[in-house]
Amino acid sequence: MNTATKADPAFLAEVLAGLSARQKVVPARWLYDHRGSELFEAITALPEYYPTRTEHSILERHAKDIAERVGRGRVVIEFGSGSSTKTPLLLSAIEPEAYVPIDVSGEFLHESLQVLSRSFPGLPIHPVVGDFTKPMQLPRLGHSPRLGFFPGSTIGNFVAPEAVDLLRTMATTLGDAAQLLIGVDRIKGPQVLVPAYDDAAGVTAQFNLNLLDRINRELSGTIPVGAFRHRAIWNDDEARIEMHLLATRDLSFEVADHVFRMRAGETIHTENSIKYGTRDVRVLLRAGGWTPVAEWTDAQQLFSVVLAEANPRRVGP
Ligand code: SAH
Ligand code: AVI
Repeated sequence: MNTATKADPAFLAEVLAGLSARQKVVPARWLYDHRGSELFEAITALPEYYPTRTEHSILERHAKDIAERVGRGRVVIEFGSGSSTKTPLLLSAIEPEAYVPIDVSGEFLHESLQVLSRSFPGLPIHPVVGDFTKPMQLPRLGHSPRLGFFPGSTIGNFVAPEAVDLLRTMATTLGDAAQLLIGVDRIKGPQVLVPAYDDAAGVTAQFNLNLLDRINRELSGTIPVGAFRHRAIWNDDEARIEMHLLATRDLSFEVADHVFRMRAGETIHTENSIKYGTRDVRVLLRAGGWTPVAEWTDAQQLFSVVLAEANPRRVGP
């Protein structure tokens, strides 16, 4: 089989390395092919998945206050914009100079922007298809200071050292006098968290299992998808929901001519979704080179939206 011509080399390398580890793992960003983005969008509408509607209501309720602190005319850079459904709330409030959404799921990004651009006809929009964990050269867009927008608690999909690196990379990408408006999911009981990641309709299960279909399709895999089950586990020590794909029987499969074996009960770890206490978020932001300046939450304190300012860059020794 010749995967070299069509497979994304980073996808192939990370899948082969992850499936070779003792605890099999595939990094969560590979969940987002076009189908994965559609399934995530369906998750956001589920009754059990409180984060999206809660963050939306926080942004709606506090738009004026956020706008006063952010000011008008900034360039908004959105990290992992997906369907950009919360973005209009922000854009209407702060009247930015330009909008730059970044996402790995390119086709989905472009489709989503067709809707957004109709609502903001005069706004320059410059989509960037790429991996926001890597430093990136963004299109030159005037001299206005930038506002990073990182909603959805996507920061929770990165373990602490990666999250700190990501926040530092964002500070570099955003430049001098930047601000960051970031959504963070709060710690709460597993009776709320587990159903949010294991819904009755099975949409999150489809989202997780789609990763195996993607590997089969894009990396010429032979994974018996029907032999896997979705698992969502609350790991209290690490304050995170973990998604796994559980092998229900002993099985073997190939990916790009490499053979992998799994025992019944063994899992592939596909996502962490870390939850933060309000002080934890501030510590994380400070470690990543940002100073938190304001926080908004909902009545039940399920979710937080935090505004932070980039620390001035150090000069000299
Ligand atoms: N911001 C939206 C979508 C969150 S889902 C919301 O709040 O609902 C996470 C999004 O981040 C997906 O659209 C996914 O494709 C994107 N994403 C995940 N990892 C990424 C990475 N490393 N670089 C760029 N985009 C990424
Ligand atoms: C995008 N990210 C913040 C979502 C989350 O809640 O961790 C992805 C998701 N995974 C399962 N459901 C939703």
